[in-house]
Amino acid sequence: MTSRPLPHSSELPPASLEGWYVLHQSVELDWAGLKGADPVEAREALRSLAALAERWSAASEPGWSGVYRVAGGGIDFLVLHFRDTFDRLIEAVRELKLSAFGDHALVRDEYLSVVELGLYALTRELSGRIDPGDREAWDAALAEALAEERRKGYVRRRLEPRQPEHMPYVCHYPMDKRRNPGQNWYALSLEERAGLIAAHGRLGRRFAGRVVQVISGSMGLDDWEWAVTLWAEDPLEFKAIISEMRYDAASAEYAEFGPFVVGKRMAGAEFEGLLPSVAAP
Ligand code: 76R
Repeated sequence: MTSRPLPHSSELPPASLEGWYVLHQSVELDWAGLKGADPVEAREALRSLAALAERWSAASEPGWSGVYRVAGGGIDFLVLHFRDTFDRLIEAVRELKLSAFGDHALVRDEYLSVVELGLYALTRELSGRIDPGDREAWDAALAEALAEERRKGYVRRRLEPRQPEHMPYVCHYPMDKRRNPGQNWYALSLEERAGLIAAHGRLGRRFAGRVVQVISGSMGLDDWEWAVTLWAEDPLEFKAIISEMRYDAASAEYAEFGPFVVGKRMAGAEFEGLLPSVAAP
């Protein structure tokens, strides 16, 4: 079988590195069921969620999960899972379902993606030195460049993201890049896309220390092309960064957004407080 040559370098997709798998679960609490349940059983359900949240946040896991209390959107929690393998992600979901809380958790939406670092600058630089049409030379050079990237500490930290302790708020939404006639991200040259992403990155870095972002790719995994996860110390930072980015060409011209979910990370003791009637005497 002969392999098809790669397209001309102007149509190259950016090389990328993938990290942890991500699952966002939007969960509604079965309030009626919990209020009507025997208080011991209801307390057990909330305690089991607290215990899971506690264990999942332990650094020893190959990944972690966070439980966030959500305002709006008709849901109560966002449960955010990061795991190093697909199997471990499924296992985390099973643990939640099997727990006493699982009987009172109504999962309203789920979104699957994998942490992605889009390497526009690297791809552009490499395509200036090596002809992407020369498949063998290109694949070898790319594999070497990607391996070198992956060895960098700061790259690994981005592929395996942790939520900063002092940033309890989360904002999550899926997004696409447009493919309209005359406004098609995927028909732009690599040069054009790299230029737009560089400007996007410069704008993003103005929020360094205020917003931490995780971009996870979901082409072939879920309905949109990316999931965005942001953490901040104050939810108004989400409004600030997203408003500014709307005016930047990469978003203004090319971004389509899905539904937003905003929440705050919950700590162990808070779970039982959700239902005062069941709180231990
Ligand atoms: O040159 C560079 O360093 C750019 C690095 C970079 C890439 C490749 C980067 C930086 N982003 C990249 C890719 Mn981003 N980002 C978003 C959103 O778009 C919106 O309006 C809102 C959603 C935010 C808030 C955000 C923040 N980014 C992407 C992609 C994939 C595009 C592709 O591959 O074609 C999407 C969909 C996307 C969306 N981005 C940054 C930020 C911030 C804060 C940064 C700088 C952070 C840093 O470099 O540490």
